[in-house]
Amino acid sequence: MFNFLKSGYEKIKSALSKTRSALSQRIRGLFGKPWNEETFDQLEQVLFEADLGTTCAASFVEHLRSSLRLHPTNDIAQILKIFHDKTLSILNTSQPTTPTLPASGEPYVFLIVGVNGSGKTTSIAKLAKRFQSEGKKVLLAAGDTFRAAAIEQLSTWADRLKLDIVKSSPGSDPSAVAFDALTAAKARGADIVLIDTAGRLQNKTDLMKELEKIRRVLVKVIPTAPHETLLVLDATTGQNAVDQARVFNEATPLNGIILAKLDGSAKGGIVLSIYQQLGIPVRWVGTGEQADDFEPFDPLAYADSLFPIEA
Ligand SMILES: Nc1nc2c(ncn2[C@@H]2O[C@H](COP(=O)(O)OP(=O)(O)OP(=O)(O)O)[C@@H](O)[C@H]2O)c(=O)[nH]1
Ligand SMILES: [Mg+2]
Repeated sequence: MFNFLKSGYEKIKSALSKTRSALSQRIRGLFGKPWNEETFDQLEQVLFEADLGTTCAASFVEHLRSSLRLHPTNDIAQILKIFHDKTLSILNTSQPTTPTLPASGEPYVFLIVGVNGSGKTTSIAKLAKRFQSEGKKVLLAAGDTFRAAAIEQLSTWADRLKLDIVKSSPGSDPSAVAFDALTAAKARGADIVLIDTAGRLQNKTDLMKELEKIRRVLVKVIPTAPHETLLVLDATTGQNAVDQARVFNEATPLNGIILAKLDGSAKGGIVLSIYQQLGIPVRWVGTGEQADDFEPFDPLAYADSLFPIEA
């Protein structure tokens, strides 16, 4: 089927196909052998390699052990069901924080952060397209002033999607761009502002300083802004993504995660690591390079993809 004809549920499922093969097919491979310490260890390894993280992998195996104690004859379908339910219960524990809403007539402001190459600019374009299709007036802010190409990339998206953009020259102060963007958004009656930021920051202190400065400036124009700060993570980076999330979460309060490049990743188990270790909800997932390849994260599609219970 053409990708753009698929439902969100199907797009998430097909984006997770590599992770699914890495997981359920290997779990299946463990069947036919008796469950003993060796097979439990192998299972833990399979889960770990799909990037569920050590804590999560160990807790899944523990869950299986206690279930086998009660029902020693569990078959593959029942075991996948145990993992499926456990996945849903982890994903349902994190309650998304309710963002403060802007005053009436003021735009809703998103600050988009993440390391370089994670997928920030592309995700901004995808989010913008979604809001635009809901009839919202969107304004982009080219806050990654670190390099000319970043500004050009966002401008190209703005042209393609016919979106308003506020930009400055390379090397200029990103907080000045953010200030101008919010002022313009208010004057032009925009509903949504999406602020791009630089990923190339030397260290955590630089990162903190820059993000704090941007936030201070935003508040001057719109006291409740930013309404959401979203961290973009590259799903193909595995456990390193959890470390990035930790650093950014310490540098600036995060409301949620955009998990880009889920389509190319066999490490989709990272979602569970993020929930279990940090409790930050995944809000959106990137399922390809096109502007429409973007979906709200759906815990059921995720659990169904990793541990298909119908099989
Ligand atoms: N397959 C796939 N590719 C993606 C997705 N999201 C982004 N990309 C690609 O990842 C690359 C980097 O994306 P960018 O949006 O430029 O990332 P960035 O974080 O803005 O990078 P810098 O501006 O360099 O910090 C581009 O080639 C995108 O096309 C996705 O969901 N799936
Ligand atoms: Mg960028």
